[in-house]
Amino acid sequence: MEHRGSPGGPERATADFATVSTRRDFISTTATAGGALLTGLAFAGCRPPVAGVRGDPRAGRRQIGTLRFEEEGTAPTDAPFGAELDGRLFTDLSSLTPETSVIPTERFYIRTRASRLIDLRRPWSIRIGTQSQLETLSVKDLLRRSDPQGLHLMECAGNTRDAHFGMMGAAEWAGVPLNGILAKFRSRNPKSRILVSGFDKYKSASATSVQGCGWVFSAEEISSSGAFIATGMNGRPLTPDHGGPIRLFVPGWYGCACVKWIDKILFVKDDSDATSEMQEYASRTEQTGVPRLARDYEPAVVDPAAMPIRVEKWQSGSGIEYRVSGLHWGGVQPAMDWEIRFAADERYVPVQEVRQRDRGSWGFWTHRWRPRTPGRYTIRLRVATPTVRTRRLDVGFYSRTVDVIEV
Ligand SMILES: Nc1nc2c(c(=O)[nH]1)N[C@H]1C(S)=C(S)[C@@H](COP(=O)(O)O)O[C@H]1N2
Ligand SMILES: [Mo]
Repeated sequence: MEHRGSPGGPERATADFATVSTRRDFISTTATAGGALLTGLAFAGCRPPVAGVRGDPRAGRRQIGTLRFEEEGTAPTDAPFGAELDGRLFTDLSSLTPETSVIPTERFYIRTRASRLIDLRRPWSIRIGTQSQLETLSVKDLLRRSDPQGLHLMECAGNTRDAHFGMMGAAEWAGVPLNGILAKFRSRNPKSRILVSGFDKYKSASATSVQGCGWVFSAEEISSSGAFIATGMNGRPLTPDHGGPIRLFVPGWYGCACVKWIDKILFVKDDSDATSEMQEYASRTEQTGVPRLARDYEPAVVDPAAMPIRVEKWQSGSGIEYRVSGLHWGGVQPAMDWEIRFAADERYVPVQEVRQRDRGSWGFWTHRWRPRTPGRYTIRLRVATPTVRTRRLDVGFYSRTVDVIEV
C-alpha cells in the first residue's frame, strides 16, 4: 500500500475533518442526498464531462467522461465550513486549466477561519521591536507602502488526500517586504531572530488544533525568501478569513509560516524556543523529531511536487484513451523533467507535455494514457534527476488512484 498520511506523523487536517461532529453530520446528509447518484457513478466508474461535450465529434474525437479519484472521502469543496480553528475551505482543483492559474479569493483554501473574538473594526497595528522597546506600526502606514508582490502559491503543510489535496492555491499578492521593515531594528540587534505572531485566540475550543500562531525566522530566511507582509490578495484587501487586514507571506514556504492577523514582530535571542505552532507542524515540515530551539528548524520549504488533478476519458478515432492533467509546483528552481507511472510494476515514462511555470507558482502538465487492461491504477510522478530533493513524492504523498472500466 502507498503511504497515505504526512511523512512521519498523523495528518492533522484529516483528523480535524473527522472529529468535527457538526461537520460530519453535514457531510453525511449531502452524501445521502447524492447517494443514489454516487452509487450510479461508482458503478459506471465515470462522471459525465464537466462542461458539455468537448473535442471534435466529426473526427470521432470527443470527451465522454471524467474518472473519479478513489479513496479520497467526501469532503465538500469550494465553500467554507465550520468556524474558527476548525473552519476550512477546500479548493476544488479538478477544473483548473493552464489559462486559470489564479484561484479567486472566494474559492482560495482556508485553514482556520477568522476568530469570533477578533475586532476588525478597530484600527489594526503591529507591535514591533524588542520586548523592552516596542514601537507601533499601523496598517494605514503599511497600506500606503504596499506594492504588488506577484503570483505566489501557498500550500498547507497539512494538505491532504481527504480534501482532494485542495489546501493549496495561487493568488496575486500585494504587500510590503518584511526585510525593509526590519532594517532599522536589525542594526541594533544583529544576532537576533525574528518572531512573527498573529492573533490566535478563539471563542470555541478546537477539536485538534492548539491556539497560538507564530513562527521564528532567521534574518537570512526572511531576506532570501522575500517574505512580505501581505495587505491584499487578487487586487482586493485581504478578507478576514485570509488574515485581513494583514498577514505574513513567505514565498516557497508552507502556509503554516504565513501567520495571519499579525499583531507582533519581536526580536528574540538566537537560542529562543520554537513556538508551539512550529512544534505542532514539525513532522509536516519535515523536521527531524520536534526540535526545542527555533534555530534547529529547517526552513519549512515546499519541495518540487506534482499530482494529477483530472483524468478525462476520450473517444478517439482508434478507441478509448485517457488524458491525464495535473499540476507541478514547489522547489526554488522549477523542475521540468517530470516522469509518470500508472502502477507500481510499470516503468516511469516522461510526461508528454509540461508547461513552464513562474518560479513561485504552479504549472500545468498533460499526458495521454492507454491502459492495457481495466482495473485500479495509482498515478504517481517523480523528477527524473535523482539529486533533486522531493521528500513528499518519495513517499507517494500525492499519488492518486482511479478505476478504469473500459480500455
Ligand atoms: N493566526 C493564524 N495564522 C495562521 C493560521 C492560524 O491557525 N492562525 N494557520 C496557518 C496555516 S496552517 C496555513 S496553511 C495558512 C492558511 O492561510 P489561508 O487560510 O489564507 O489559506 O495560514 C497560517 N496562518
Ligand atoms: Mo497549514
